[in-house]
Amino acid sequence: MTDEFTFDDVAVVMGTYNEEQAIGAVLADIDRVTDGRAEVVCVDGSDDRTPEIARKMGATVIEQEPQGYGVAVREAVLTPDRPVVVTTDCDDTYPMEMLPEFLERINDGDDVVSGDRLARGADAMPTLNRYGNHAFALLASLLMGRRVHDTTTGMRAYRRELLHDITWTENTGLSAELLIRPLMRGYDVTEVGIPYRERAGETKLDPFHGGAAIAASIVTVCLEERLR
Ligand SMILES: Nc1nc2c(ncn2[C@@H]2O[C@H](COP(=O)(O)OP(=O)(O)OP(=O)(O)O)[C@@H](O)[C@H]2O)c(=O)[nH]1
Ligand SMILES: [Mg+2]
Repeated sequence: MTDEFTFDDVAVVMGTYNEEQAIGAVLADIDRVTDGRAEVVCVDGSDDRTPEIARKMGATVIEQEPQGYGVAVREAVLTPDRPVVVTTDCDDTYPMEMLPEFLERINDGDDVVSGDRLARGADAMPTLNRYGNHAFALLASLLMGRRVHDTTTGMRAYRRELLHDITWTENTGLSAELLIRPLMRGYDVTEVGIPYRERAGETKLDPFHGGAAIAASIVTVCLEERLR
């Protein structure tokens, strides 16, 4: 029998950029759900009290000039030594109570478990973002030849090795890249429906510029993987 991973083997990581309204709730949820056993890593670019709150609550804080979502999250996913790495946003939108299910699926053999917000309607998501996210998933599905439903979700679990075996190039589009490259290389990737809550605090994403960057990333990454 292979040893099963427990929360002692899990790191929950996130980019944090002026999230003082949300970080307390996010870290408290992780602590409660994992019984304080998951390591927490925040790659922080804030000029508010976010890093101070994070440190007080036991997280490892890596300081970094704000350079966009993907620059922070790439550093965050590559930092932990633990074999299972879970990403989330630090805005209290994602259901930390589903961490046990994500871990269970990794233990069942999945390499990537991707939280699909659209499966359950994502009523809390702004309408424009919801349509955009459906469109991104459709675009990626067409280019990959395999149906996916949420390419831009912030909540996923990954086996650590694959994060180091693949070179990550995207910034705003990193979330899509983190799904597409493993999938097109034959890793076991599954989507699991998750509820999605309204954001605490202000968005860090401009929907138009951000949306264009994500679409460009999807096309670039799918073509690169096809030509590999
Ligand atoms: N360190 C760092 N974190 C960032 C940066 N940009 C975004 N983040 C964090 O990355 C996560 C995702 O950003 P969000 O603003 O939630 O983007 P989003 O989820 O696309 O948009 P919402 O629908 O508003 O939640 C949050 O935890 C942000 O604090 C950055 O430049 N540096
Ligand atoms: Mg968010």
